[in-house]
Amino acid sequence: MSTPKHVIVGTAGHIDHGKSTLVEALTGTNPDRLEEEKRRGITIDLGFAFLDLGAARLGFVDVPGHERFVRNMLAGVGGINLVVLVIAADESIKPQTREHFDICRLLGIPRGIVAVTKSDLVDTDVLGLVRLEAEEFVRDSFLEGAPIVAVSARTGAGLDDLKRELLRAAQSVPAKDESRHFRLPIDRAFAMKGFGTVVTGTLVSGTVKIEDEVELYPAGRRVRVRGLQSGGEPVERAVAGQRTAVNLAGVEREEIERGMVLAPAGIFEATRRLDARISLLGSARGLKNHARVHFHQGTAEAVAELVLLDGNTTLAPGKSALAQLRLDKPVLLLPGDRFILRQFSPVVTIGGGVVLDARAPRHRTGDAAVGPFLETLERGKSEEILAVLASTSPEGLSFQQAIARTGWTGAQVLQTAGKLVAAKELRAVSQQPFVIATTKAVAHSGANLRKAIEEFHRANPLLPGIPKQELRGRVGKTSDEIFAAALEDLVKAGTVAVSGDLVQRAGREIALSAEEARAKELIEKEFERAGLTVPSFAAVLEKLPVESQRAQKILQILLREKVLVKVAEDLVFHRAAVGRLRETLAKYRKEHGERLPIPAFKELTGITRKYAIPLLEYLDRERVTRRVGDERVIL
Ligand SMILES: Nc1nc2c(ncn2[C@@H]2O[C@H](COP(=O)(O)OP(=O)(O)O)[C@@H](O)[C@H]2O)c(=O)[nH]1
Ligand SMILES: [Mg+2]
Repeated sequence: MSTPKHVIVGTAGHIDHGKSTLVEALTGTNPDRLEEEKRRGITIDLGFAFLDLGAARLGFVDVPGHERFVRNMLAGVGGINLVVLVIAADESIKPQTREHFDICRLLGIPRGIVAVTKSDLVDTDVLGLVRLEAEEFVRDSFLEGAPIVAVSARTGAGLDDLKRELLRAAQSVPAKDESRHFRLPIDRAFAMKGFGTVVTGTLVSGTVKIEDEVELYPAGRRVRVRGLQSGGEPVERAVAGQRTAVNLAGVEREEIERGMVLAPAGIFEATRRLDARISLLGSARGLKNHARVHFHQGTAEAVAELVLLDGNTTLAPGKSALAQLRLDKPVLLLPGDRFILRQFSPVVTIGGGVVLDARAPRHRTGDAAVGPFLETLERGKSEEILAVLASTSPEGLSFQQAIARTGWTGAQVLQTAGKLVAAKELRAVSQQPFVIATTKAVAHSGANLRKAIEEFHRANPLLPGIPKQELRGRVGKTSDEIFAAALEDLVKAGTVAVSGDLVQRAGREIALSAEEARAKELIEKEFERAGLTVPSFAAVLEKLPVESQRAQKILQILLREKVLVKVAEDLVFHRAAVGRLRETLAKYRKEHGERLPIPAFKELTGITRKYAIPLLEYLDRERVTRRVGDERVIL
C-alpha cells in the first residue's frame, strides 16, 4: 500500500455557521480545545482534528469565525492546501464569510469545497437559493466550479458526500513540497510534564526527523528535535503537509511564541525589510504611501510601514503594486511566501501579497533599477533570478547566500548556476567556498586590474612588478574570489605574468636609461673587482652617476638577475666571487679533508671575521658546508 497523502484542510466562514460542529461530525474530535471555548461555545483559537480517508490523511485546522479572532484564523490558514468554506443555510453569506474568503484568495489557497451547513434548518427552496448565492459569490475565484455540498451535522445528511468530495479534492491538490527546506511556523507552544517544551504547527515544506538540529527563528536558537508527533501519533520523521508536534531539547517554553519558525540551522536569517507585490481588495480604502498596516505571514504577525516603490502616493482599491514593507520585528520569510495585510485601525483585511525579496535593501527614492529587478524575481525563470541576484552582488554570490536569497535547495542553486556558467553568463569564481559572479563583473575587475598594473609600471619603471596584495588593494571593491579569477583570466590570455608574488605586464622588460645602464655596469664591475672583500654599498653609490634611490633599484635588478648574491643584509657579493669560493673549498677538501676550522676559512679566503661568519652561514644555507660544533664540514 502506498503511503497516504497528507493534506491540511482548513475551515473558513462566519461565526456560528457550524464550522467546528462540522469538523467534529467528520472527525469525531471536538476542535474547540480551550476550556473557555467550550464554555462560551465559540472557537477563539485554532482547533485540530484528523480524518483518515485511506488514500489521504486529512489534518483539519478549525479556525475561529469571530471577527475579533481573525488573527488566530490567519495563523491557522497559512499552512492549508484545501479549504472548506462554510456557509450556513439559514444565514447565507455574512461579513466573515467574505473576509475569510478574501484571505483564502490572497493566500493563494489552491482548492476548496463549499459546505452549506445546517441544511436541516431550511426547506429545499431556500437551500437552492443559498446554493445559487454561493455559486455567484465564488465566481471568478479559485472556488469557481468547486463542489457545493449541503450538509447537516445534526441529521448527518450530506456528510458522506462531503467526505467523498474531500477525498477527491485531496487527491488532486498539489502536495506540499517535501524536497524543499524544512519550515514549521509555530502556532502553539506548551510545556508537558516529563517532556519539556512542545511546539505545534503545520509543516509547510520539507521534512524533519528526530535528533535533527534545527533553529528557532528569529531567536537564532539552535535546538534539538527530541520527539515528533503527527496526526496524534509518535513518528520518527514528519513530512510536509502534516500537522506536527515537536518536542524540543534546549529551550524553555517561555522563550517561544506563536509566529516563530523552526527551520534548518544556520541557513536563513529573519528579516525586517522585504520587497513584495501587494494587492489591495476592491472593498478596501485606498492605501497611502508610508501607511502603517498589520502584516500576517505564516503564524507570525507584525506592524509594518508600507512604502510604495512605484513613486505613487496612494494605492487604489483593487490595484496591485510593488512595495517595501518595514516590519517592527524580525520574521523569517522566503521569496514566494504569501501574506495578508490588515488595516491598522479599525482592523480589517485589506489585501495581501507575495514576498519577492526577503533581504531587501533600502532603495534610493526613484531608483529606476528596483522595478525591473523585482519583476525578474517575481516572474523570471530560475536562471534569470539567479543571474539578476548575482549581478546585484558586486562581491559575488556565495552558495549560502544564494540559498538564503532564493529559498531554493542547494541542488537547485547548483543546477541553475551550472546552466548559467555553461551559457557563459556566470562564472564560478571559486569552488571552495562555491562563489558565483557575473562574467561581466569578472571582466570589469580584470580591466581594473590591468589599469592598476599599467599605472604601477608607469610610476615604478625600475620595479619588476606589483605585489599581489598591493594590486588587490588598488582594484577596489571586489571580492578575493573575483580578483583571483580576473587575474587568472589575464594570465591565461597572456596579458599579465605572475612570478612569485609579483604581477607584471607580460613580456615586460625593464627599460633602463643610458645613465642607469651605465650605473648598472659600474656597480657590477665594482663588486666583481672586490671579490670577497666587498665594498660597502654606500661607497659604491658615491661613484655612480645616478641618485641613490635609483641605484637601490638597480641593485635590486642585479640581485634578481643573480649577478649579485645577497649573503646577509648589507652584504652582497658578485656571483663570480662566490663561484670562486666554492672552487677553493672543493680544492681544500681534496687536499685537507672535509673538516674546516674557522681560522682556516679566514686564511683561505682572506676575509675578516665580520664577513666570515655571515658568509659561512650563507654557505650552510646553500649546503656547501655544514656546521659541526665550532667547525664546518665541507659537503
Ligand atoms: N440545526 C443545526 N445546528 C447546527 C448544525 N451545525 C452546527 N449547529 C449549531 O450552530 C451553532 C454554532 O456551531 P459552531 O460549530 O460552533 O459554529 P462555528 O462558530 O462556525 O464553529 C452551535 O450551536 C451548533 O450546535 C447543523 O447542522 N444543524
Ligand atoms: Mg468554531
